[in-house]
Amino acid sequence: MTTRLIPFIRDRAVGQSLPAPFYVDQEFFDLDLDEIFSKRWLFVAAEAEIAEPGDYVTITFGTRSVIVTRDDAGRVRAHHNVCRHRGARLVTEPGGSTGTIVCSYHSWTYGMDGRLLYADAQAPGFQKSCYSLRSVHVRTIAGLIFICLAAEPPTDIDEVAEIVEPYLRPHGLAGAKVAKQTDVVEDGNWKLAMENNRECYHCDGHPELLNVFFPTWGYSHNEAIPSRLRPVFARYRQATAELIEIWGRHGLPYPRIEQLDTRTTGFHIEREAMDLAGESFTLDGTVACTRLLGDFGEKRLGRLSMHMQPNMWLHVTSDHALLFSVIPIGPDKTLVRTTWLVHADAVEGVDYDLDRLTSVWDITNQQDADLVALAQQGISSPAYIPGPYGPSEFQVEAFINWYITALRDNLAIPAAPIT
Ligand code: 3BY
Ligand code: FES
Repeated sequence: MTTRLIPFIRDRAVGQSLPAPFYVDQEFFDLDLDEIFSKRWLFVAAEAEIAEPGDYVTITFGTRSVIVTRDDAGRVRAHHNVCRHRGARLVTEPGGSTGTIVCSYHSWTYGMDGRLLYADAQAPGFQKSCYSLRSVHVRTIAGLIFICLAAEPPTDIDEVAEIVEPYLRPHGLAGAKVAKQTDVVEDGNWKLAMENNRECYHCDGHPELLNVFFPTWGYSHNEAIPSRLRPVFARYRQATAELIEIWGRHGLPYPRIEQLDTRTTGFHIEREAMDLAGESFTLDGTVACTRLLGDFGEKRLGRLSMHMQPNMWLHVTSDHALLFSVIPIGPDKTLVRTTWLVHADAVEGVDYDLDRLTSVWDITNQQDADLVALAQQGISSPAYIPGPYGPSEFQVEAFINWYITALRDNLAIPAAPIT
């Protein structure tokens, strides 16, 4: 890293959007890959994407490509996608199923557990056991797969898992199936994609989502509620009271736990009511899939939502789960991957109509992509100067504070004294 970047990291003003270089500069992009995406836990896939032994997905963060597999013993593994012979990239497909991983260069062949099984024409004494694929730390939490590229990953993932598992586990995501996955490439920096997710101040831009999603964040702490939101708040409070009874009946934990910038593995989890029928992300709020997740037999559960820094959020309703991951591509290009999970026995066309299941979030994702592109365009102008986050953008501040703290900690840069 050049010293040019240091003052930006040291002097970041609390409560304001970041200076432009953080969003537009190639050096900052490379720094984010080195200091955030190579050192923190990242959400990469659902276990449902690699349900059977031999299934794999590849995921790429800049120059680092990782193969996430299910080995023959059924365990989730992650390996660097780099051959131990002369380094060729092994797997070029985004996902699939295979018995072994064969390098296209000289055919070194690896098992799904990463062990080298075959290397032709080597000298006597060649020890295959010395050339297993380099492994990547991997951790599953209730059907969600996280990796960490650091040699020594942050250990607080264990405590986070302990807190969030009781919320997630009852929904049976580990045994669910993928109904659909989309990749939207947004014309903006990855932090803008994350910031956009962390607030609902912009939610008037999501009319379809707002049929069922209460845009109440940040106004609940005795701040003046905008008058246009007062009727929404009344419905929100009523629905919450009803859902607390339902959650209680099913033994589902619901309190908000928010440690977004107080941990290395910052996270947030809570259950919240939804509007109209309150069941699902459909236009009228009724379930899109009649075969429900888990075994509650209860359609109206509202939503379980979780965020984890730096690159994920999710929502779970009674009938499906929506998982989002953010993958930086370039300073002004970001992949947002959305995965819809339904019960493994749910049959498309019988239990659910795929369009009905996915249309609200397909539309919402496109709206978000358009907003992120506008933000990137404005920030790229020399006229841009950082602006203030309002009270309802507290999670944006938490994300940015988490990010700046991670850079300062990793690079031993002290914060500028407040004058
Ligand atoms: O999915 C979310 O959690 C946020 C909140 C509202 C809009 N959105 C993309
Ligand atoms: Fe993979 Fe030679 S580089 S077998």
